[in-house]
Amino acid sequence: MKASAQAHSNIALSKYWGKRDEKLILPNNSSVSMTLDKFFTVTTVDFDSRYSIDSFVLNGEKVGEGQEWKEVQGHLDLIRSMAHTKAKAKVVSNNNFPTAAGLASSASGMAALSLAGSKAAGLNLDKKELSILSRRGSGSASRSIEGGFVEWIKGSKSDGTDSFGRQIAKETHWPELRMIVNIVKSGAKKWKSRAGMAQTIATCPYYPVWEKTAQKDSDTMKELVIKKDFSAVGKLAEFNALKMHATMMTTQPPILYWHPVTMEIMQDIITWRDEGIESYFTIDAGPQVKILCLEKNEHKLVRRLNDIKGIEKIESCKAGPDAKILEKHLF
Ligand code: 2P0
Repeated sequence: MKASAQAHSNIALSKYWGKRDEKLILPNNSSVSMTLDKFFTVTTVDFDSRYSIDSFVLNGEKVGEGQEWKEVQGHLDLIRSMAHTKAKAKVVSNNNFPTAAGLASSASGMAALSLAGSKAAGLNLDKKELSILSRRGSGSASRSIEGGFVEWIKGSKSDGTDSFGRQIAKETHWPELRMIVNIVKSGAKKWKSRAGMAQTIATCPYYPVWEKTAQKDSDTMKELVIKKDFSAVGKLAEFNALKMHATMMTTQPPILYWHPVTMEIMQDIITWRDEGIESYFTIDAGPQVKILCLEKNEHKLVRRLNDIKGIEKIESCKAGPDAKILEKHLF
């Protein structure tokens, strides 16, 4: 059976960095994200007994080895075990944005694979079950099943049945909010998040501070998003991102995701903010800078950002939609 799905990437306003269970992908703290309208993955999955092996084509290129391949195959095995089938699968997937560059391609990718794969395998999962399945593929993918603003609840059970993404506000909740994504460097990053966060826990002397404070950040962020308190959301998002990067930088060996242009944008945002153009930045596991602002300052900021040399692409995003099944297949 064949099915296709589209899932949008999400950017955390309060971050996930560290697992309490590596196999089930259970986080040390909850996180809160905004789904992006412009960045998404489309995936078609076909389970058929006539296939002798699994195959995976990403952005037009065959992926038959390496970590990405292992993760997709592992996820197909998980779907097969849930659906009690042995059929192999053909998977074709396209991202409309750079892969593995700190733009949450694993989030939209694993959410689209979970939705299309479970449907193709004959499973009829609800949103919570889909989020849990997505989480098993990549933690941040648990936040890409629903649109708008989503909380990935940490949960406390050891089997992970209470750790999933739940919408806290719909995509129409805050129409004035923008996230301007600045693509500084589109190549794949050196440190994948999975290895990076494990290394941080193992060696960073400041990680215990993150662990002690990240849950409160997430709980506070959820309330602030519901209240649409822009200044407080922006301040906390920026602080939380810098706190996460402080743990990355003080990991051994160091995990440095920033490039000179990353720094330049951060400095400019602070200067422009002092001039009265209120905006805040957040950065993930890569050099890209995402800027939070309100609609009234969007064009002014984009004009100024256009003057910075070294930004490859600027995309101004609004909150995006839920993941959905598509009737049109990629093959
Ligand atoms: C986040 N990141 O909350 C944080 C901030 C990166 C920095 O979630 O190992 O690709 O597959 O669970 O989900 C990236 O981590 O890692 C991430 P796995 P994932 O968005």
